[in-house]
Amino acid sequence: MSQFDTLNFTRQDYVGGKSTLCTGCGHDTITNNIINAYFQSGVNPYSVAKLSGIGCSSKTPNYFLGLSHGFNSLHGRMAPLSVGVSCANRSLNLIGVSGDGDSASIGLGGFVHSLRRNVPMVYIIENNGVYGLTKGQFSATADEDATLKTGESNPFSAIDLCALALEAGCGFVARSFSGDAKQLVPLIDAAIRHKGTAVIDVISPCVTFNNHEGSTKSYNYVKDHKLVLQELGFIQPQQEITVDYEAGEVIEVKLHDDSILTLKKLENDYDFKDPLKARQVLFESQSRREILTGLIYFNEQKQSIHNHLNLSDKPLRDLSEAELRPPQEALSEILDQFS
Ligand SMILES: Cc1ncc(C[n+]2csc(CCOP(=O)(O)OP(=O)(O)O)c2C)c(N)n1
Ligand code: SF4
Ligand SMILES: [Mg+2]
Repeated sequence: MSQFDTLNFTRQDYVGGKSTLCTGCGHDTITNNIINAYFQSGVNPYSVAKLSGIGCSSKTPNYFLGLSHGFNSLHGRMAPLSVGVSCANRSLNLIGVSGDGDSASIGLGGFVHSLRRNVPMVYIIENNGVYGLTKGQFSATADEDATLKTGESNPFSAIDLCALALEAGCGFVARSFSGDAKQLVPLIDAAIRHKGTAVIDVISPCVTFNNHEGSTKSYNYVKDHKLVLQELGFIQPQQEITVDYEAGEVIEVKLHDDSILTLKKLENDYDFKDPLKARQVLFESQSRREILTGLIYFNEQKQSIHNHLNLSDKPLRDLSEAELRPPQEALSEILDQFS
């Protein structure tokens, strides 16, 4: 049976458990886009394995593809896990969901090495510039001089995960915004069919830090008026932020805390097969403080880890003992080298 035989699955078969994230979190919007992309692409959900680390983002595989396999690992360890899973069973369709903390801070080494190895997988980073789960400290993708709600300013320069992916030799590099379904769903569709690592860095606002002055349900108000029974917090429900803009257009997206994201969509005639151009446009957008979105780089010639290791078409975990045992001639050849 092909991994893309639909077998009449319905959209409901691609849905997972109920989200426990804050209402309006960009990660939930990405979850919806993942559900739609996998449903539209007709991937057999039983052929999919969902991998993640630790973080609000890493919780999200629980909210989509409820029929699929899943492994929620350790903080920053999704990428190395993917190498093992992919080699043990190459017939699985892998999707990894990670956070900017998970991939750009603690998991940076694993991220780069899985890209070097070109593990066939969809690698989504839900990038909010903070460690959401541990209450909003800056991550390594936070822009220099960005401030926290507390007013604290980030003195360090940001890691651009797309630029880093290009540097590590990744053959599919894209960036998007959680609320841009029109762009993100086709990017995920293409990533599913890519035969190596497909990185999609998705800017995904964390709404928990939107609790403005004057609200009677903000953290500050609650803190000043609370009687402590146990540690509780209230997170103001927020509307999802979605966008609809054309190729080549630059738009400003106002977030819940009134900060502005500047998005620029790549032109339709942009040549995503040119690695030098990819570096140039990333660098230029960085210097203009714009977030460049679209398919930044694509290289279909790149060999995956399976080719480099010359793995059998049959998944390693399905090989019998007899198939795994080297034949007598191979053993004799090795022994001859020592005689
Ligand atoms: C080894 C280890 N160090 C630290 C932590 C604490 N921790 C849990 S999640 C997290 C950061 C998550 O940030 P990110 O990956 O950006 O995900 P988000 O919650 O923002 O989606 C940290 C530091 C941990 N679980 N394990
Ligand atoms: S803390 Fe931030 S990242 Fe985590 S669920 Fe809430 S809004 Fe999303
Ligand atoms: Mg984060």
